[in-house]
Amino acid sequence: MNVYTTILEKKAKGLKQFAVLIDPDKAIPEEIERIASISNDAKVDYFFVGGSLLTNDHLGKCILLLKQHSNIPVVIFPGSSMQINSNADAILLLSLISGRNPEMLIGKHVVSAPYLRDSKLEIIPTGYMLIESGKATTVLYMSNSQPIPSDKDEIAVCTAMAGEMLGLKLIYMDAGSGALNPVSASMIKSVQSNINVPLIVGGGIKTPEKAFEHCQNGADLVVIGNAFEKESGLIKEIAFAVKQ
Ligand code: 1GP
Repeated sequence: MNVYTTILEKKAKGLKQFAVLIDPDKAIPEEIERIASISNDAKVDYFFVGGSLLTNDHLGKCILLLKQHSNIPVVIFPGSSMQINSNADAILLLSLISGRNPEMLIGKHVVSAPYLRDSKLEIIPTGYMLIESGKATTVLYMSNSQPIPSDKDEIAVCTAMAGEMLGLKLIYMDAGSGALNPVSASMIKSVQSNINVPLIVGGGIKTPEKAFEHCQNGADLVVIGNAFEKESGLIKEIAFAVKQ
């Protein structure tokens, strides 16, 4: 079954979903194997793999290691058009709808289109929204765009609605990796109640309580990366909180 259908089916059953984000630059092979094994036990739903800025050519190796040690679907969460790899199961084709940088809205997609078609990856068109988070995250700097102010719920709602009307299949609200402040409860609630497509929320989630709270507020899928780089054992606790 493809990844998007799985996301939709779990949402329809009211099951909350959890993705472990792996930055291929930061994870050494032993650590990737360890994360795969813990994630198998914890019944993690997806691995997201990618980064706003990769300084090593480890994406392919990272995907292969995950595929060798787990059956959990691997989804590329690309930081650039260079992050395409056929060994993954799917790729989020991100359009940065919170910003007004044409390259991130459509330019990179034009350049990538023939490579994506040849890759045979499942392509999931995703409306990606950066939310201001209290510090300059790598994604914010690299995307050369302005985030949505953290207290402007109405801007987030209208942006997400426009993304859905344009045909995007997922909305991803991201405070950015290592964000000081995760996306607010009121913004998640407001956006969720105005769209029908699944809502992904990530950035700055460090505790099972915060993951649980995001799910209660309306996130269908939460993404966590940074917190596991220090403590991969947290994966089990967070999976438990999300599945509750
Ligand atoms: C970043 O949403 C992801 O794009 C995850 O953020 O690394 O802070 O968990 P963290």
